[in-house]
Amino acid sequence: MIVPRLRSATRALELASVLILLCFVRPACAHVGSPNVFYVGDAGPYHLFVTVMVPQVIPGIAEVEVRTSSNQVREVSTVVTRLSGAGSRYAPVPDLAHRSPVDPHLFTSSVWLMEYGSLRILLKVSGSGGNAELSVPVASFARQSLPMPRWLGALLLAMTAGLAVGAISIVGAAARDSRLPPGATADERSRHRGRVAKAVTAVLVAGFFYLAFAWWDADALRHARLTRLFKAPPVAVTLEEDSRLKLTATDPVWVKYRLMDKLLPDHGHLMHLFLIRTPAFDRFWHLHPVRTEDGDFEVNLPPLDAGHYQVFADVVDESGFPWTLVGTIDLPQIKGAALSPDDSGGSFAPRAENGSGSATDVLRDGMRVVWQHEPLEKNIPLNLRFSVEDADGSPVRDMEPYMGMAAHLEIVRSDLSVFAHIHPSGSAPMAAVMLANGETGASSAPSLHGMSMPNDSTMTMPAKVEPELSMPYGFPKSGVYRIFVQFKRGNRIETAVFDTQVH
Ligand SMILES: [Cu+2]
Repeated sequence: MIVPRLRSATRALELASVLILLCFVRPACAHVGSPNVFYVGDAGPYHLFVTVMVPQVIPGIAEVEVRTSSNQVREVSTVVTRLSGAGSRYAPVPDLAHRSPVDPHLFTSSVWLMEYGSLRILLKVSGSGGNAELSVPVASFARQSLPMPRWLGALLLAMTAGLAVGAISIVGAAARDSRLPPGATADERSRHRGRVAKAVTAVLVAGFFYLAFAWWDADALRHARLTRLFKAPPVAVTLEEDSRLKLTATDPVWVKYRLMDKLLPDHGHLMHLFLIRTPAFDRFWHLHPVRTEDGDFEVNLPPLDAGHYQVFADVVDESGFPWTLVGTIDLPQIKGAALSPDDSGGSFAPRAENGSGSATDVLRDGMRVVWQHEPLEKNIPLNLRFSVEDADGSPVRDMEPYMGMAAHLEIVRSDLSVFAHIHPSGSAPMAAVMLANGETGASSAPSLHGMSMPNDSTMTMPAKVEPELSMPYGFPKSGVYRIFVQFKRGNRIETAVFDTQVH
């Protein structure tokens, strides 16, 4: 009887500790409201579309979905490691992904994300084209707190008290009766021994619970600190002199650990800054501030209209973790300077309140960007496809890479609760992708779909950018979104704009 009771007691304690931890985890977001990972890339000869639905809390289970267009793939297995460093080199045994009986091109797998930070899903693919690997970076962090219902707390407390009373009385009875011959009743000495044993056990049990609760508290505090760290950190945005914008991280953890000093360049820049005039989203700028000696970032503004601007600043820390710093600023009319070569933006029509926008945006000289899409639904991974045409409807032939990519896409929900910056390879920043694949020396690195890194020997610049753009994404929630599609043509950066409703 005792052993099963103890086992269920241990399970109840485990459950209790997990639930108590969950209570201390507060909501957080990086990449602002769009935590799932969408990735398109090649594992050797196999072309894959990988989706990682991350859990609400850590530890938690991530759902990995691998879709391949190849008939050659026989098996896919998945394993989680750190993104880089020693932890990435000693991967545990991978789990075989489940092949869908309905669709043989679809493989699914559930993996535990046990820790916060920069992780990767290592995919091992085998088939008639041989064995190959692909690493997909995953930013792992808790997003939501699941409050413990009062009744559950009361129930767990009652169970704990029951276990304590049970333990005390079992030890007491054992001390009192264990030395008696069968059938004999306990004399005064035995009863005394039983009472002493009970008292000693009560003290031990109390000590045990004290230490256990202290441990829970300490662990919960650690989690709360971690969660605060992983929230979209605030950035103070100020206008210096007449057109210089200054960004300073104000989060205490960022200040204390000087995280701004420890960033990786992502497609050639330490920071990608997006300024969006609210509420109409009718002015949009994509700029690249540079770091000053004191760890702030500064950029000279282009000629810019007055208004209230939302600020999203994308950076990647040295572990490959993508952060979006968030701030706002009221700007006067800015005379400004000429744009730097990689900077872009301008004026656009105010966004459609209900998201009912045209699927075609006409840019200068009649050039058109056409978005081919079906009705959009939340949490459905899909390729966002755009084609760039000349005024006469023929595909343009002079597209160039823009910062090493065929295109950059910025997706903003009308209430600013979602901001994502994606590319043809997906939602993971290229700096993280390179870190993840560089560590394994996986064959996939040089052939990353639709992207390349200027000034990097392991990446080759795509000689030509096709006028058909495709970017994997899944809208995290329903609502009205504005999408900015940025690409380069004839040495000019173009920005097309689409409004849409996601159901
Ligand atoms: Cu980009």
